[in-house]
Amino acid sequence: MQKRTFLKTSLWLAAGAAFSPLFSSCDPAKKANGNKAPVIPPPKLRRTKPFELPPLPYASDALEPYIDKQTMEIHHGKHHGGYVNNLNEAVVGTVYAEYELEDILMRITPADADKKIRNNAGGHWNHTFFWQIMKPGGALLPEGQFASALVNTFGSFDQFKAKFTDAAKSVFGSGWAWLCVGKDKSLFITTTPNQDNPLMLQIVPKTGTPIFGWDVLEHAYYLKYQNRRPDYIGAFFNVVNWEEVANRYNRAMFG
Ligand code: MN3
Repeated sequence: MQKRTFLKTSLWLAAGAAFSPLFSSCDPAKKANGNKAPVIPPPKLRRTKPFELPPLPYASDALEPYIDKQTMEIHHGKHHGGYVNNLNEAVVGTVYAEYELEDILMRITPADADKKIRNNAGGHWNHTFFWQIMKPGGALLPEGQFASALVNTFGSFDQFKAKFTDAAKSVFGSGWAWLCVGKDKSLFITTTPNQDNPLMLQIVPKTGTPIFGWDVLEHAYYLKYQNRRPDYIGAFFNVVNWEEVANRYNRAMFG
């Protein structure tokens, strides 16, 4: 081990050992919110590698005709790739430098100084999630316990779809619509502006674990649908990976 690396590691371990919970000494949440700081779970192991753009889990033309190849290539390569590069730059020298992505989201604050990390960490998480909850030729209807939970919460799958579509249409400017599992294990629909995300405990009014979501930023659909956001939203339902959404539901519910 090089001396510098050793020193850094030792300092990190010392900081962890000296304070409880681990890392609380440099936790920006407390500074931002004083006593109102939400309970933030301890971080995972520290991150040693830069963030990387994950490959698309299918070919860029696989979601045609609903989402076209060019949109997917630009959206994944340029937009998502840009969030990853900007995030790697932005965390250098900050308290977030060695946190994993979700640990950053939980700790990020509304302070101006955090803005670049907030936008790009959110952008990286949101898009990684987004590629995974789509699939060419996916089932058109959810099944199993997740399907029952949708019916219990919203009345029927169609009513869920209508409510979710309304929420997505209502996003002013750019943002995301989400279906989440709350702390009380209930399902709820929410929206966030820009690249904010329901895992941002210090930012969003209602936090939860996202299991389904839509990118309603124009770059997600503009090439094909131009200003017709409702058409894009309608088409999107043809490429949802409901199995993945149900897996995420089960993990959020039953751990
Ligand atoms: Mn996008």
